[in-house]
Parts: sequence; structure tokens; C-alpha cells
Amino acid sequence: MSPMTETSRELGVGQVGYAFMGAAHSQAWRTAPSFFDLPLAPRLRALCGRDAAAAGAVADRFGWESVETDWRSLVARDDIDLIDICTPGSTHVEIAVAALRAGKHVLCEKPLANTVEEAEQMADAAAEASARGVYAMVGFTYRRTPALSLARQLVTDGRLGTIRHVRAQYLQDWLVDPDTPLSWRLDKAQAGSGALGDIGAHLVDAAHFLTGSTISSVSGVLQTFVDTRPVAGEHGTLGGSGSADAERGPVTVDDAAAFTARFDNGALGVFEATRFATGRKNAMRLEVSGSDGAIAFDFEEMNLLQFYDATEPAETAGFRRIVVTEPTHPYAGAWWPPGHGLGYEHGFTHQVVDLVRAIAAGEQPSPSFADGLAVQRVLAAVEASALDDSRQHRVSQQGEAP
Ligand code: SOE
Repeated sequence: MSPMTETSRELGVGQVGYAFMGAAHSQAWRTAPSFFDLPLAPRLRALCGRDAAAAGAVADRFGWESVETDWRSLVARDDIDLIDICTPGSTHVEIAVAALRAGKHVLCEKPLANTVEEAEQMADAAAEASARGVYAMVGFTYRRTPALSLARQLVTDGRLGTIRHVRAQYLQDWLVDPDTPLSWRLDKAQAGSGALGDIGAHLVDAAHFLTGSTISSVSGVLQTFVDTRPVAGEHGTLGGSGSADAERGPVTVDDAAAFTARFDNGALGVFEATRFATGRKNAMRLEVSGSDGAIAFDFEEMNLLQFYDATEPAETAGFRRIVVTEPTHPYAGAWWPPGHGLGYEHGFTHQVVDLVRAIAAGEQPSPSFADGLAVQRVLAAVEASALDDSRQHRVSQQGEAP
């Protein structure tokens, strides 16, 4: 791709996918220039989807200039500088590698891929492309929640001291109903894994981001509670109960994952990711305990960060509730006055802002595909651990030797 010239201050975007993530990314491309000063103006050139009518309806809603039905057409277009991948994990490696080789920047939804091998191919292609001034980012948006960005600052400023623990849960309950229909997220061939890769990946990335350390070993279990579900309707939508006598198909991924982790810096982690936490809708919770302090975060109260300063006198020490909406807080100053709050979509807008700024500056955006590969390695280690029955020690029963 030719270096950005003063005249070409636009960034032509082509997006593959128009469902939930497609909508979240589309709103981010449209909203970012309205609230942040960007060195390049995103131009919503084309939305790509195999169903031209469905993609066209979403394109009209978000102001995409054209519709394509084959991602290869996006990659071939000279008016497109960046490919945004919002499709199931099984499609990521082919699209990302082709786009990078064609000189297009890439933003790819998480998890990076469905296997370590695919993630390695993507990371290698991204490393080669960066030498040509072509950059890639993986879409772990929770890092860009102001509260978690503030938490990272507290850690890097030493306010927590030596990190000892990461306590991480991602709790959803959209599959508790056994008649919720099948979707691509429940098919290993498309999704790679279930709760582990879909929402557990967020926990692993957030833990790496907050601690600045990498998970080096894990021991885990995976569980599928409901192993067949009604076959979804024509458009395979999530949610709502399929009729009880509908044809049922196999669930080929985990419904829940739990694992312990050791970090390079000596910290200990406990992780849980499940779609069966009845009553919890999108409770991504992180607590980091250090020698001098601690932070606690729950995405269901995403504008708040709990902070404990262990250096305070015992008489006044306690977790305090920081409302992370001050102009001096990460990203918050671009939006509303203090206390008005942000939502789920803002992490996607912040992602676009940081990506566009990095591209214009000729710098590697974060998280990189190498960061995404590091997450993929952890996911694969948890799967390997879960498959190794020798890792599970049966509790002795009455009369049995322990
Ligand atoms: C799962 O339901 C999901 O949509 C994830 O795929 C997203 O990454 C997360 O942001 C919200 O929950």
C-alpha cells in the first residue's frame, strides 16, 4: 500500500460480516470521527455478506457505500485500505492472510483463529506486512473500557505492587434453555471452541493486558451441559426457544470452561467462562490482587472500578468505587460530562480510534496478532489439559484408599 499522502487522508474500509459484531464495528467506524480527532477519515466503502439482501439492509442502516458478496472482491478493490473481519473464527486466517498480502491493514475479531496453527500463520503474515507499513490488530475491545485502561495504568504505576492473583470470570446465561437453537457458535468447525474461545479469550487477553505478564501453564476442565439443540431457523438466529419437537443437532463445543493458570511473573490465576451462569448476562469480572493494592471490575457495571490501596492506614483502608468518567480518565473525556457513563459499543469505537491513529503514525497497533497468538496458545493448552484425564484426581470414597 502506498504511504499515506496529504491528499489521501481517507482510510477506505471494507467490512466482512454484518451480524452482531458487524453492527458493533459499523457503528464504531461511523461514530469515531464524530467524537475523536482522527488523522485519517474512515470511509465506509463496502460491507460484505453472502446474503446480498441482508447485507444491503445493514449497509443502508449504517451508511456503507456499497455491498459485496465475496470478501475477495473487497481485497481486490483499490479504494479499500483496511479489511475488518467480523465473521466466524473458521474464516479468519484465509481472509486476514490474503488481505495483508494484498497490502490491506486488518482488524480481526477475537479470538484470532480457531487453532494455534492458524494463529501462527496470521501472526507471521502480520509480522511480514508490518515491515511494509501494513498493520493488523485483533479485536479484544474490553481493554478499551475506560475502567480497565485505568486499572492497567494503576498496575504500571506500581499502585498494586507485586501482582499475586488474577481472579477472572466471564458469566453469561444465554444457553441455559436447552431449546435455544443451534448457531455457528456451537459448532466446533466454525467457532473452534465454545465459551472457552468466545468469552474465555477475553479473560486471557485482559489478564495479559492488566498484568503485563503472560500465562505460562494451565490446568483446566471443559463441560458441555446440553449436547443437542433444535436446528436453527433459516437465518440461524440466536435466542428464543426452538419448538420442543424440532429436529435436534449436536453441540460440538464446550458450554463452560474453568482453569487455573500460572503467570511468567509468578502470579496465580483462576479463570471461569460459562454460558450457563443463570441470571448473569454479560458479567465479565476481573480482580487483580497485589502486595500494595487491588482492583476489581465487573462489565455489568462497566463505568466503575473498585480500587484498594493497601498503603492507606487501616482505619480508612477499603475498596473505593471510582466512577471512571472524568475527562482525565482514558477515552472518557471525548464523550460526556462526568457521571453520564459509556456502554458496550464504546470499546469498539475506542478500538477504531487507536487503530486509525497507529496506522497514520506508522506504528504497530495493540493488541497485535502476536498478542492474539499468545491468547490462542493458552486456549489450546486449556483444551489439552481438559482432554488429559490423568489431570483429574478422583476424590476417594468411604473405604477407598485416598
Ligand atoms: C458472546 O455472547 C459475545 O457476543 C462475545 O462473542 C463477544 O466477544 C462479547 O463482547 C459479548 O458476548
